[in-house]
This record gives sequence, structure tokens and C-alpha cells, in this order.
Amino acid sequence: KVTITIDGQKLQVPKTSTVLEAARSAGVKIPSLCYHPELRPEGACRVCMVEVEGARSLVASCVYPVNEGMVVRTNTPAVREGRKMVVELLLANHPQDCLSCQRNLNCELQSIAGDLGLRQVRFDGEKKHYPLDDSNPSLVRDQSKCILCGRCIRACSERQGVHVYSFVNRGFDTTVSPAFNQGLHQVACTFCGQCAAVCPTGAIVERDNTAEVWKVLSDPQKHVVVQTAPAVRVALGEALGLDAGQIVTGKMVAALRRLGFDKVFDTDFSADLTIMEEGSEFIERLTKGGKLPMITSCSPGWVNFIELMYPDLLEHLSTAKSPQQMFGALVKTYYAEKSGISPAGIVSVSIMPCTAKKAEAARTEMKSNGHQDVDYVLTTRELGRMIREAGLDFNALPSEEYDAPLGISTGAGVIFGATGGVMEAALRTVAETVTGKALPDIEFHNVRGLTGIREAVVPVGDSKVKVAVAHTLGNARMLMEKIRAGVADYHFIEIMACPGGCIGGGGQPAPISQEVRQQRINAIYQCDQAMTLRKSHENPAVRELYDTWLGKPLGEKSHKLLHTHYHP
Ligand code: HC1
Repeated sequence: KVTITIDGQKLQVPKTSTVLEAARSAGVKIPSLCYHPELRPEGACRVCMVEVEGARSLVASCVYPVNEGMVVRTNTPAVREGRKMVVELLLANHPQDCLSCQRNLNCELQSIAGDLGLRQVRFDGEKKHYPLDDSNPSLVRDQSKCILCGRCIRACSERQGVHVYSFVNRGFDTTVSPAFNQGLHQVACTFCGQCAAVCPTGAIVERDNTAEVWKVLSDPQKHVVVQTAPAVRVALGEALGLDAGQIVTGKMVAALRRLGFDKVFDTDFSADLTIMEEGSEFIERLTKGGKLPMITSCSPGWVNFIELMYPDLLEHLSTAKSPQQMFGALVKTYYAEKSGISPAGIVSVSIMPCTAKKAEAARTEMKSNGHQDVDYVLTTRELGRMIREAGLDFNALPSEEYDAPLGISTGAGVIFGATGGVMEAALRTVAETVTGKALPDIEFHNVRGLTGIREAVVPVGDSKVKVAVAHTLGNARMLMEKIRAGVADYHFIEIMACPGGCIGGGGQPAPISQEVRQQRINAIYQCDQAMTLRKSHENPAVRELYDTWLGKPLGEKSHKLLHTHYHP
């Protein structure tokens, strides 16, 4: 530890701290833009400048290390003036269209300008004009709003190991771009949206599909059904002013009804169904000698990643469609038949924490009965905006229940939303199916948590099943390299593209920190504990589906509707 003084306050801080970390640990607020607590600091924007006694000029606190006896001032006329100047220069060539920007009221540049009391921009700089990159179903990039903080570059490289972005050109012409200025659909982008999750401005955002959804909601000829992903219920509140980790399932259902959806269903139902299919596939591979380790296939960012980076390992992927897609397939077939509504008149919408889900739904093979399984995917943030646009007082809404039967689910379905949850849900069912006996304890704590890669050996009947769980694509890459090298002795692996699993998805309300992820995860397990049924094979609606319509897991109908293939 070293002793430093910040604004007259004596502090003991770790000697490896930067001035910014030391200040923030003492509750001293220093604005920052290029700095992100989970990414390597770069010191590029200089908004975090402070005065350090003895230094020749103001210093960027995010990269300036502390040392014994250091005296720091964060609020002097020179500091305030310097920060204002930096922000004015950023605004001088920033489009002044805040009121119509998707990030209005949730933009870090806007908040800092507000906090600094900026009332005029003294410079009228030349504006940058770049074409929008809206070449893909998931993300839209507007480089004219980019402030060159480089957070997207670092998130994509350090966290995801994908390296789509880099700085290109020099001086005023510097931009952040994929190689050769190509569109995201032309490069190895997985559409995970972690770039959008860390972007401080509106330079990278989800493709907004709310207008299309409003349109079908007001069309009396359309029967519009909606499914909500497990992780949305523990994060939507944040988009509407509530604290992180609030469980808002009932209010969300009520809000969706008020928005005009004809049926409000739950992706948790088809998460249970996924366990039936994927669990049976795993047992079959284990007992009859299929490709192992089997790897989960529900995270579309991850599926894109393995298709792009490890096509030689695609046989390891479960062929089960994701819960979103299984759900969509059932809506246009089972539900259409049961309710007597023509599939052509049904619009299937899903609310997801994920930007890659938009691209997944648009895949050409994701069709049943000749109809696209899922017509529109909205992120949690888009749903938040629709609720605000409709003028609903979210907090005052009553708690309502999902519609039956596709809204009936178990605790195993909801834990899909947290890293390790799919594995735990699968183990609950696989262990009981293999042994025919009830598990004494259904909670598998060794696959939970936020460690990047977790491993466990789980007794299943007479065998010992070795499992691994990874979140973020950087960690996924480590496991894939082990498989490629022939040194992975796992039977079953769960991979989720985003940090923390879907609760930390690229479509969730920002900002997301490790603390926020933990709060959302705690909420997910609370939802599980509150359920009467907590194992997928006990879901009565899933049982009825198999008994009356689908036959058995991995049966002919399941194969046609609920399984898929991949593109090397
Ligand atoms: Fe997910 Fe899944 S858990 S992928 O994270 O398997 O997005 O929440 O909906 O499909 O169920 C996302 C979440 C989600 C699917 C499920």
C-alpha cells in the first residue's frame, strides 16, 4: 500500500492502483470516457485529467500510477477548464442530434457534458460523414458518432478474442472499423453486441425493430405472440429506472399485454424443452458413442463463433435449436393448430437480452411450415423504450401471469439466463433420467459463479460425467484449443458468448459491471428457488406437448422442428 492525498483526503491504496482507481475507491468522482473498468486502460480521451503535484501538466488519471506521498487535486480551475475543453473538442465534430439519438438520456458523452455544465461549444469543427453500417440484422454502426475511445476494439479483442475492430487511418480521418472498411456481415463478427454494450455513445447500437413491432401490434389481422427470454426479467427494470437485479417478471407480462400482444409466453418453456432434446442427445452420445464432448448450442454469438473460427469442431455442437428458435417453431405449428389460427396470420416476437438473437432468427434454415420461426427480435433495451413510449407507469403495473400452455415453465428453464445454468438444468434432468431416481440435491453449485471457466465431475448413475462451463468467447477459445489439441477430457460443455451468460448480453441495459452481473445472477437463482417445479422433465406443459403432439425427444417430429444444422 502507499499513502496518497486526494483533494485533501489522506488515503491508503494498493501501490498498483492508478489515480483514477484510487479516487473512485474513495468515492471521488472523476469523469472518464475511454476508460472501462473491465478493459485495459488506454489514456486516449483525457477527460479524466487531474492535477498531480510536481507533474509538468495535467495527467490522465486512468493511466497514471500512484506513488508514495502523491498529492492529487481533481477539482481545480485548470482541471475543470481542461475537461471542458476536451469535451467541447469532441462535440465540435459530433453530430448534435442528441434528441433523436437512440442513446438519448443514456449516453456517457451527453452525461459528462451535462455534469461539466457545458453551455456552449466554442468550436465549430468540420463534421465527419460516414455511411451507416446496417448491413446485418443485429447491430448498426454510425461512425459519425464515434469518439475514438476504442472501448469496442478492446471488448472485441480482450474479452471476446474476435478482433473485428481496429483504428484505421490517421489524424482527423481516424475511424474505428473492421478490416478494409467492410460491413460487419462481411467480417468474422459474431454479433454478440459486446461492442454495443461498452460503447459510450450511439456509435454502435442494436438494430431497432420497434417500429415493425408497433405496426403489427396495431394490425387487427395479425395475432401477435411474444416470448420473453430468461434473462430479461432480471434486467428490464434497469431500463425503467429500477435498481439492478430486481425481478420484474409479473410487471413485464402486464406491460406486454398493455402494449397489445395477444399472448404472452415464456422462453423458459422452450428452455425446458431444449433440455429434453439436448439432454436426450447427450445421453445418446454418451451411451451409444457419439461425438464428445457435446457442446451447448443455444447462445447464437457462440454458434457464430464456432462456425467462423472452429468449423472443424462443429460436430461437437448439439443439434438442438436454441430455446428461442424451438419456441418459434412451435408457435407456427403446435400453437397454430391448437388455437385454430393460420400460421400465416401469426406474428412471433421475442424479447431477448441479446443482439445475436436477431441474426439467429433471420437464418434461412430457421423455418417451420414454410414460415420463419421468429419474425422479430427485440432486445431488453428496445422493450424498455416501447414501454416508455406507450406511457406505461411500469412500477404501478400489477403482476400478471404468463399465458398457458407456452408460458408454463420450471426453475431449470429460468437458470438458462446465467452462465452455468444450461449445464445445471441439463444435469438435473440427465441424472434423473439415467438413474430413474430423484436427486437428493438439485443445486449444482460447482458449475455456478463468474469464474471464466469452471469444471466439475458429476456422478450420473455409474458413470462420472466431466463437465466444463465457459462464458465469453475468449474463454470459449481456450476450450476449443484444448479440444483441437486432443487434450480435453470433458463429456459436456456449456458455452455462452457473453460475460455472465445472457444476463450480461449485448442487448441488456447498460452500464453493466461485475456487480450488476452478480445482482442479476442472484435474481435468476431466486426465481428458480421460488418455482414449485425445478426440473425440465417435470414441466407439465412440455409433457403434454410430447404426449399429445410431438411424440418423444429426438423423435421424427422433434428432429424436423427442434433441431438444426450448422454452416462450416
Ligand atoms: Fe439466453 Fe437462451 S438463455 S440464449 O442466454 O438458451 O439470449 O436469457 O433466451 O434461446 O432460454 C439469450 C437468455 C435465451 C435461448 C433460453
